[in-house]
Amino acid sequence: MPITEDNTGRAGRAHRIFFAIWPDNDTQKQLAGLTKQLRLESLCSGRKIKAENIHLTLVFVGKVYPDRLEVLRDVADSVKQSVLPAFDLVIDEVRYWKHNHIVYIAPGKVPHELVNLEGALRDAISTAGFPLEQRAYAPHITLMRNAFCPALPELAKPIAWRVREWMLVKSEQATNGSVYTPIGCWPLGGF
Ligand code: 2AM
Repeated sequence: MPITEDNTGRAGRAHRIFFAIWPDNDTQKQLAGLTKQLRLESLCSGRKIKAENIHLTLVFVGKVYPDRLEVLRDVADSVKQSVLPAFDLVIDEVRYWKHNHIVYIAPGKVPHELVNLEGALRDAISTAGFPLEQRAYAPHITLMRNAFCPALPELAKPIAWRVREWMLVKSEQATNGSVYTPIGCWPLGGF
């Protein structure tokens, strides 16, 4: 039976937790530049994501109490790095979800390595008793929130990102937006 992380009687405060990949400095600059361009060219209005907060979520775990974080780290350790190589993620499609007012960029072609990483993680987390949403995985990088976007640009050049590691991240709400803190990091193999 899945463990419900919302149970009372647990020590400490539950945090919003997710696994993600975070862009290297160069990729981060390109993504932040693209967000700026969307605003400057008046293509979209909305709240842009701070450069340091730009990421791609692998698995959203949700509320986790401190005593279960160690379990989550063990789960991550158990995911076989040898079969999860570093890979190139080519992100080239700027899109807009009207239903939640998010502007995002996504890979037109999702690399099988990303699918395998997400699948391996999801299976291991689920087996450890963490309840996960059953929604189909839609890899995307949120660039703007509360957005209105009458037109979207075609990218002159895709953004190529060499993905070398994945992370466990804690999300907190501050007055000026989300604060993401990495609390674990695992390398991908083969580079
Ligand atoms: P978003 O950018 O599309 O909102 C931290 O909140 C990260 O987890 C974000 O990348 C966010 O995606 C994602 N996220 C938040 N809530 C989620 C949920 N219920 N299911 C899946 N991903 C979620």
